[in-house]
Amino acid sequence: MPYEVVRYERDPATMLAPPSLRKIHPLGKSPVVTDDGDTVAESGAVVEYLVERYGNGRLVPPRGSPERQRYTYWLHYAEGSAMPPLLLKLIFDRIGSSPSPFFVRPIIRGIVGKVNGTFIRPQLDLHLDYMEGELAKSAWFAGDDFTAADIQMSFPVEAARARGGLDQGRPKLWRFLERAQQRPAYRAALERGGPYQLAS
Ligand SMILES: N[C@@H](CCC(=O)N[C@@H](CS)C(=O)NCC(=O)O)C(=O)O
Repeated sequence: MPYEVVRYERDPATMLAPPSLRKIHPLGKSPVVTDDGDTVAESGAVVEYLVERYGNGRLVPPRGSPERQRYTYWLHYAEGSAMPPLLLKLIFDRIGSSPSPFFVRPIIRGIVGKVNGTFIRPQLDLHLDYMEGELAKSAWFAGDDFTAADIQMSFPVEAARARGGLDQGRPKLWRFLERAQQRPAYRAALERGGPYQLAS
């Protein structure tokens, strides 16, 4: 489908989107799609909208199939379960490295280290091991065919590679990302949208 990309640059200090994005959607977060007068926010909802409206049955397993159930699960899991510990990692790493008066620095580092060690790292490992195990069952998350759930899952897996400790020690997950990003459609989108870098 033809489309236009509108870029909103983050404020480099706060890392938040500019207020102008709130004119498109009250939360002012990306991604947002505007199509035919409708504005759709929340990446999972955007994916479902595009698949339903323009997919013609592609990128989604047939209704009622076991693959469809898995598809729905991964579509929600990506933002609902995989992203929260990755976001916490980003925030706590930033807190740990941001400037602070020297006398409170050891306390801040101590708290960050404790939260990372007792909660964030174990949660990330739990999720990464789980995803690695699931990819041993089929070529893609919902089954042997690539679906829109893999598109949605590619973001947390990419974030896990950037900041969550995903390396080649989890070969199936590592290869999942490589395979997803080698697809001509991904390359075309990247060419269109331009290079990007995930915060780490
Ligand atoms: N759960 C939402 C997350 C949206 C979100 O937080 N987007 C980030 C970019 S990945 C954002 O817009 N951050 C800027 C801000 O919060 O101002 C989704 O899946 O769309």
